[in-house]
Amino acid sequence: MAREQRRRGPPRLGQVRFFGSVVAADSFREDAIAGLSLPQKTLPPKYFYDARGSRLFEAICRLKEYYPTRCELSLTRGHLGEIARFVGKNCTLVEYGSGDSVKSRLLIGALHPAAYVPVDISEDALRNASDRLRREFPWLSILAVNGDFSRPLKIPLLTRQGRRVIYFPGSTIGNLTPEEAHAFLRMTRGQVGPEGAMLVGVDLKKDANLLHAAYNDARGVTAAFNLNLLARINRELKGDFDLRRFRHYAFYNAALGRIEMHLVSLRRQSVNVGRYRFAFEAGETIHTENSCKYSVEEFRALAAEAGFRGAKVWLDRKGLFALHGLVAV
Ligand code: SAH
Ligand code: AVI
Repeated sequence: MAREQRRRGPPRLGQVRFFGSVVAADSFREDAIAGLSLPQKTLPPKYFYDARGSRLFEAICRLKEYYPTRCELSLTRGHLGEIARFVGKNCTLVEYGSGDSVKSRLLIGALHPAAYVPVDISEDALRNASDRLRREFPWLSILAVNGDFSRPLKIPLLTRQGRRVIYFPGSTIGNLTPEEAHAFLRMTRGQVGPEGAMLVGVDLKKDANLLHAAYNDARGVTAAFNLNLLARINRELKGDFDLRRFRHYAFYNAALGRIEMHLVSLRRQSVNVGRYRFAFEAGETIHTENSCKYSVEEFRALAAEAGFRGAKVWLDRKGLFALHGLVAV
């Protein structure tokens, strides 16, 4: 990545430059085999987002039961002036897990950043979003990074003058365990430096029925998103999962403050992934995702341990979702 930047020099205005791709098939194979070998079978949620998975996630965001996207969009629209004053003009705006960059469009319009650096593991989502943004904001320099933020990653432009601001919307931070979230925030604290800031979208703790509905939608889109992980293993890793023999299962684990998504084996069976064979008991699950929910205070405490002060927090009108404005301390 750094090599490409040196060779071509600084980005020109209105240009999209693409860096990547870093998500090797080997890491997917290694992580899948390692996760399926654990006593509680597990698959990392970052592998949901192949081209089909990204489209299914965008469909989830349009579901009536899935309130987080609507709430975060409406709170961002409602407080845009204040958010822009908090961030300031002319920053370098880095977004982790940028996906379709729909919320970022609002920020870009209000902040006029010097450059926008979307980072996403899904090449399709990243390319589509960058192309749309280039048409909408022809003056903007876009440096798109196809990468995995859970591993060391070189981000272009972080040495540039001016304020560095990291945007992490969508409560994607909830898909990390609190320990992973701490490590991630430590990394971003190092990246933004002493003058930097972060905007983090965080889903709040709430009534378990509302949470349950959001992850068990009536049309089965979330189930299709979850099962697509097995379809992806079949496609890319020579797996033979029979998708009719697994069912989506999501519940709120109140003790740990998180939604857990699993895939339940409907019978005793064995499944091959390449040259590996995995045995399933009837009812045994693969744990595919956590979606941790944080009160404002809980999240501020997590951020403080990583060197950030919770300077601002904006909520939607129903108080379901929070956008935290963090500053480096
Ligand atoms: N920011 C958007 C999308 C959130 S969905 C929104 O708020 O609606 C989560 C996004 O994070 C997806 O686009 C997914 O591809 C990306 N993602 C998940 N894990 C990732 C990882 N480890 N590294 C980089 N991107 C990741
Ligand atoms: C991307 N992430 C924040 C979503 C969430 O709510 O945890 C992923 C998702 N999983 C099921 N529905 C949505």
